[in-house]
Amino acid sequence: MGKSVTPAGFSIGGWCGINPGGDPFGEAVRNIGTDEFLDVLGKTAIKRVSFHDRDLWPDDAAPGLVTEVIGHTKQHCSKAGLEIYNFTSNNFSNPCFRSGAFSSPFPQVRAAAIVKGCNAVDHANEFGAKHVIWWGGREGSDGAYEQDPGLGLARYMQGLKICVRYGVEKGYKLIHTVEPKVYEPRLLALYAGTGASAASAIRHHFSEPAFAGKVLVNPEYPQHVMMLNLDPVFELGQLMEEGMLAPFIHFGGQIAGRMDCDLPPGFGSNVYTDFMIVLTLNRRGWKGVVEFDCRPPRTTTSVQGLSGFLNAAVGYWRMLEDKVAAYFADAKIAELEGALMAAEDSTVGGLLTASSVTKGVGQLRANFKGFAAAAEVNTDVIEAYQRRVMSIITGTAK
Ligand code: 3MF
Ligand code: MG
Repeated sequence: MGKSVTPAGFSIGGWCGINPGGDPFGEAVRNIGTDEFLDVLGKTAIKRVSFHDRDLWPDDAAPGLVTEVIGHTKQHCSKAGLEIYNFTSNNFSNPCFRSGAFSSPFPQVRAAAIVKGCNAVDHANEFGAKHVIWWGGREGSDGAYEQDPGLGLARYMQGLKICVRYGVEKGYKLIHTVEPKVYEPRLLALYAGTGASAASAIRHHFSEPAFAGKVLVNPEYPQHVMMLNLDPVFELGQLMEEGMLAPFIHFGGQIAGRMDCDLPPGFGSNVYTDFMIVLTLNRRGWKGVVEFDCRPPRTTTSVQGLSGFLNAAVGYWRMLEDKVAAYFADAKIAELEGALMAAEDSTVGGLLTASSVTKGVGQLRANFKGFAAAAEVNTDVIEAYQRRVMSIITGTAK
């Protein structure tokens, strides 16, 4: 025990604030420009903002225009008290990426993705951003399995590696993060589609010491996992245990089993799961940033509505932090955690560090009292734990 909550810092994707709220079947419902959004944002507790290249200038913009927009954006952010946190190459909207980007079967498309990606690495550095996000939304297939999937993944990682190496050679202090998502916009966007598969691909393709700690995973919870009814909490645990979690996560609201909803935090979501995300981060002393990647629902159209959405997003995370603080301070939880997570494990804990596993297993066999005896253990503590957590979340703990 004795654990405490580190209040998270907040960021938001600039693309969320200016999102016009259209969907495949409905027209835009909002018209809020970048400067207007930054002014609203500056008045909230969210002090960081991130951009795609294409949020700020067209893909074919002349270098002069790009320089001008970078200057203007930096100035406007600093006036509004905002830091530019992440920068990212949009390698999914341009029609040239309809067959994929880094992983496209066509070399001229892979080249386009690499040029765009390396430009974004330069611009991230110019903006003074901390991380370059790589969301491989088009790195997959629409159903044809048109290339060998291992080759597709290798091509994806090759393109990414060229961009990462480019930044390293330039001497930029940037961390690169892969943002996994199980599918959409490509129907089978499954190259590195979960946090676990992204982590595994990074470990395999970036195994050289020069890349150590430079390529991590930024998950989006709960949206990118709950859209396929996967579990964010176990994925998060693995990423933290394996040192693969980026210094930030994306966060929003999601109705499980639907396509990426990007609803306001909490909307449609499971509060128990959201609580467990905040608990898991704080239990391990995470000191990262929560970057909202979500937007007001389509029915919210005003600047005031946008402002309300931003404040409520912060409020939801802070509410969860308060619940986690109550959890850490709860004597009943301390007792239950003692039964479930006690560090001491003299029975099997030392087996892998001993000189001979065979000798240790021999000892276990000698002391083994049979499966019926093992079944005697009191596992009711698990339900008691869940009940206690629920009572803390609902504010009914006595
Ligand atoms: C898609 C996303 C993306 C990424 C963004 C960052 C448009 O579901 O989450 O947002 O977060 O591209 O690179
Ligand atoms: Mg995201």
